Amino acid sequence: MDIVAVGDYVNFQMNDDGTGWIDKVFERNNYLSRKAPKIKGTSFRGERLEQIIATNVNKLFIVNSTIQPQFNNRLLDRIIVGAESAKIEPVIIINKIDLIDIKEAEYWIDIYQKCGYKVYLTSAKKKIGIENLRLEIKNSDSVFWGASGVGKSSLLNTLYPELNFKVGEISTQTNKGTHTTVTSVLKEVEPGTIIVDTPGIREIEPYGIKKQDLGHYYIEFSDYLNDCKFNTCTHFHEPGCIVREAVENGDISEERYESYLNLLDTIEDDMIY
Ligand SMILES: Nc1nc2c(ncn2[C@@H]2O[C@H](COP(=O)(O)OP(=O)(O)OP(=O)(O)O)[C@@H](O)[C@H]2O)c(=O)[nH]1
Ligand SMILES: [Mg+2]
Ligand SMILES: [Zn+2]
Repeated sequence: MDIVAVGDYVNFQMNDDGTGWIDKVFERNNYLSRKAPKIKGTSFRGERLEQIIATNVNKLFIVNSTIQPQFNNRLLDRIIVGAESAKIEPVIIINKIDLIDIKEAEYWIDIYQKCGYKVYLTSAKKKIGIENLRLEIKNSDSVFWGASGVGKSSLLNTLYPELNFKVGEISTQTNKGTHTTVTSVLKEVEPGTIIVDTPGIREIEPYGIKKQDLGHYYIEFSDYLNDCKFNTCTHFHEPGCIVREAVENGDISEERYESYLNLLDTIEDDMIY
């Protein structure tokens, strides 16, 4: 785990020449993390390490795009799991609504609102939905996260022009972002309002979640979980699974259940933490 991360409160000492050192890192209230991506130097004895995205935040704004890049509900659900397991409120943003007819997004908006999540529709480019979003951000410590190119930095620039974050192009070949933001940046944009912009991600695998616990982070499952026949039910193939029954009855969205199964499949059976 990282020793110091964006959002940490620290004591530090400065030298006259502008160098300095941190001599104390205060305990974190919470932190958002994922498994470090599969690149060299991010695993230890074969185990992938935990990468911290931000600490001491109370809202996670999950930024999605309509098209360019294409809306990706699997990625969104994985980020929601990251937020729920860290006890950070997830707030969903669907940006670039200037590029589609809003009816095309209603299917997804409905699914997430039924789960109880706030969904903000925005266009950083046409300045749509910006004032409502500003109110949601006000007086909180927020982190913006999502795929590359969805418009995290653009939205923050539209909200707070003085930030002047670098904004990148969308690849014409892949319709994906080009990883413009390369390090996380924390700013106090108004007294009492803190935002963190982060580099876009390609993938996310939540860190430290056991198969039998995953259902707790799909909040709409919570009404059914305790009624499953087995208390270790993973809601996949077990008999007497009430979550699956709720999916069959249409009380839980098929899309969410499919994404749950997809994520369940990536968790190793013998995971011990
Ligand atoms: N049409 C349209 N384009 C947008 C909107 N918001 C952002 N863009 C464009 O999308 C591209 C990517 O925007 P960024 O703000 O760099 O995206 P990001 O999420 O910060 O990307 P990374 O830093 O790579 O993670 C830029 O070309 C923006 O101009 C929007 O609301 N509508
Ligand atoms: Mg960016
Ligand atoms: Zn079950």
